Amino acid sequence: MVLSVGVVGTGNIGSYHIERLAGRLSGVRVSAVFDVATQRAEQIADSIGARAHAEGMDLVADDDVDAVVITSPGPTHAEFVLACIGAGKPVLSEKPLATTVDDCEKVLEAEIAHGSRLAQVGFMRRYDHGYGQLKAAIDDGSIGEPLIVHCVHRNATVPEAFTSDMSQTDSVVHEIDTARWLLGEEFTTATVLRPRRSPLAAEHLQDPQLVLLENEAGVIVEVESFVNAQYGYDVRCEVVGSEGTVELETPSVASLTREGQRGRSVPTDWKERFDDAFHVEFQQWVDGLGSSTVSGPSAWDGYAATAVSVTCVEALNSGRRTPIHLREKPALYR
Ligand code: ISE
Repeated sequence: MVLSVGVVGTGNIGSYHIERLAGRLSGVRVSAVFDVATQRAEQIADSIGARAHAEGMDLVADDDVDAVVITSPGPTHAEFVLACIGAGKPVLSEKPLATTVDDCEKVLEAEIAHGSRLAQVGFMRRYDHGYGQLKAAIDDGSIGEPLIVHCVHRNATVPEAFTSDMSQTDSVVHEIDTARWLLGEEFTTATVLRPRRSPLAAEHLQDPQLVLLENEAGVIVEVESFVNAQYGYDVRCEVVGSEGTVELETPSVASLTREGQRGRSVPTDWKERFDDAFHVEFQQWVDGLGSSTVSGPSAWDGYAATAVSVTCVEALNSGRRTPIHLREKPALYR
């Protein structure tokens, strides 16, 4: 059976996912698209033989749409995810699941009322080979008890519209999810420090930022977020344990030696760095739906990531160590 997918949002990440779903994965086709930029949506629809809808909700209701991928701007995610759950259709939403904790809770309630999982959140790093190896080393006890996690999240540059809060909700949110997943514990407090600002950052932007998160087991996760690092996209992670450490290596690229220098290239952006991870993420999602199974990052993971990143924004603004409050985990997600 070929899964017919509708994609909400045909911008930067939307067109990237459409290209993959329509041409590079097996067992799936893109049957419908929607974007508020209607011309762009129509062009993309024409190029792949899909239908362009004038309204996002019409796409969700379309009989030729078995499942939905949401890549529209973050503030619109919740209403589309809720509509998909209402229609009983599986939905893969790019992060965030919703931009507010209240909206994330509405999604949890809707899914609980439905009685089974339909929503998956696009935390693609969980599908990266290197992160998978980190998790295996933690789970099999190779490094003993995890104690500290050091993370680096650097972007070459960001658009002018990128705000200080987005450093947490758009970038650090990935470390929040991966660290929750790697360690299998929830976070309890957040502190965000403001180092000296880069002169190359926009005036309104606090960049870099340094985050300290503590989890239920007392592990401290430290994240440097620096979104104007200039030289490329650089994501690092080292987990320090009681018996050893495990860290991500630079993704395998050839090293070039010439004119007295030896060097390796750095990825330019997250698409280049995580292309393989996106591929695995989507193929597993499609394959799972063949047996009506949704097993990737859940609505609970989306809720927790939003709750932690919103608390990080509070901590950035107050300068204080701030408690993180999560509701009790519902049985559906245990
Ligand atoms: C972007 O929105 C992403 O999701 C990327 O994965 C992240 O690394 C980047 O910092 C964000 O701006």
